[in-house]
Amino acid sequence: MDVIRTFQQHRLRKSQLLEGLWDFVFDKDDIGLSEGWYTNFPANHDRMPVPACWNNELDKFDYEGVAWYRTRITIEDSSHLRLLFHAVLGHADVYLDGVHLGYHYGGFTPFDFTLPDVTAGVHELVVRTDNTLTRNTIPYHIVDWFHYGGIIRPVEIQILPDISIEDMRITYDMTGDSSATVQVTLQLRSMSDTELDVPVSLYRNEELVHVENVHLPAMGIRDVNVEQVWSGLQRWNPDDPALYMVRAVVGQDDKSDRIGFRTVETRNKKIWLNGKELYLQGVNRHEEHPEWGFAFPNKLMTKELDIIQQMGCNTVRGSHYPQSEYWLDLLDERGFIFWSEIPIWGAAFPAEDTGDLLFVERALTMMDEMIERDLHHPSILFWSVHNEIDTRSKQAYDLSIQMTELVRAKDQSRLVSYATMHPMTDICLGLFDVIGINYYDGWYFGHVKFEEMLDVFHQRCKEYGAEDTPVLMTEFGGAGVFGDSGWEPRLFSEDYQADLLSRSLRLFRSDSKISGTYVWQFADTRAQLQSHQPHFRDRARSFNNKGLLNEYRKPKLAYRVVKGIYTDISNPYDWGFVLK
Ligand code: ADA
Repeated sequence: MDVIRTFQQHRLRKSQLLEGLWDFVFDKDDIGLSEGWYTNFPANHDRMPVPACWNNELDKFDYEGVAWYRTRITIEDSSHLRLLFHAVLGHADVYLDGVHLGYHYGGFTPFDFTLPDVTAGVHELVVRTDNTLTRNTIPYHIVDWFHYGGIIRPVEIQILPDISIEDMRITYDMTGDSSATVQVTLQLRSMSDTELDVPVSLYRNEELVHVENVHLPAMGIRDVNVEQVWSGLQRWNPDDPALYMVRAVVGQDDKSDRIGFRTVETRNKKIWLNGKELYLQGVNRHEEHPEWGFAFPNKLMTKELDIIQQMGCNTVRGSHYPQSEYWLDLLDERGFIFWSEIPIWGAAFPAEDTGDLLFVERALTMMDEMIERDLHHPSILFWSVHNEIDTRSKQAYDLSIQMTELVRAKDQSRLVSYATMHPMTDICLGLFDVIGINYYDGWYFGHVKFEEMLDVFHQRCKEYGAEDTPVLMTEFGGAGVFGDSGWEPRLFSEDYQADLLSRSLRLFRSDSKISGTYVWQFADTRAQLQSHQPHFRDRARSFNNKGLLNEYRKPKLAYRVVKGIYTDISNPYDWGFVLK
């Protein structure tokens, strides 16, 4: 059973993961709603693991559309419940005992329902999901990864006492090297029909740092704000990532979360972490695997991070959607820098679709939900708002303004970024703290001679007031089919891919105007090829083969070569052990 976090979030609050086989049925003709499947679930149903993507099961490889899930929950005593979905792909409608609890659109961020006084006994939980992609979904209906369907992350049921912690928000301002003003805001909720006093305690690690009594009106909500000066702090640094656990205990409820103290800023085209210049060596990582799809197992995350760390990386770009909280916890613990983004993948869509009102609303909501979920992770330095949209257009400019305003209003402690595929014609260069360039010289555009593009790009940065903005190469690379090697540097061979990456990396690393590189990509990923659609026909095996590893995490030649460059060792085959 996979846990959500690497640490215990609740000691007092009872919680259970609703894992296992749920009843499951496809609704190919979308008749479930009119036939009331939320009360009359079809008798001839299948079963489906939760969490999982249905496309990884036999005969369900390609299905896109509506699917229904059902499970039963038995409650011992009448209780207040919180039903928490950590991620459901696309549209999700949730019903309890036939009553519609609500709707969520998204895919990689959580949503929840608080249900007062649920009676003891058996309850039926039904979820209608729909992963259909259209012109105003995020991602767009043409996208270069297989978008899967299903309840991809755990469903959790928590039992809440009369007064519970709805939210805990921790922010800080560094006031010196080892001191900070820390603000903790607790949002408390009462489900009692009488007013109550409740004791509130705050702990830093295991040390009690604050106590007070709080009065809550019947069925009311109330914020508690605590501000303190903390000293003797160790900063969160890549080579020594100090973390602090903050725990709130409110009557019979509690919640813990973890923070790290650091500063980040940009100056003279560089990124400074805790006042030290940062050079980023990274990879793009999809959280995807042919066996699990997006329902990525925790165990594999640890190994994946070991591989990434051994190759000399200090950063990962979470392409192209909010990744698991467990993964972010691992990054926090290992001192990794993370680039986090929402799944706006724009290479295929026309500018006018960027202006679609529903699309914009969904983009803003996703961004908001990602920041809400992940605000406390010190590893996240970049909130990236879109990837490869048509940033030559007014619509993309307007969207960028709205997105950057939202991010800056919510979080001043990180940098707002994006990835452009139009570095020579982009009109949004001046809007961001950091610019990412995705460019495929040597693959989509002839030979490896990024210099021509970079010259024009740097000139344009001056025109757009972005001459001091740090630049990262957020994507570059080419496909190499695992096992295909030879004496000629054929396209799609491991040799060609390795050579291309080696040349590109050496060039970027000698350019003082570039602050880091993210190779496209860590591992091969299933691509969105469908027999009835014309897109991505160059993706051999129906995979995006630009991984340093294949989809089963076996290294290609390019992995050794990039490791050699990132670790600056002459023998990248040195695996750190000797066979005896
Ligand atoms: C784009 C995109 C990636 C991937 C890559 C490629 O830059 O952001 O998701 O599709 O190109 O392989 O072409």
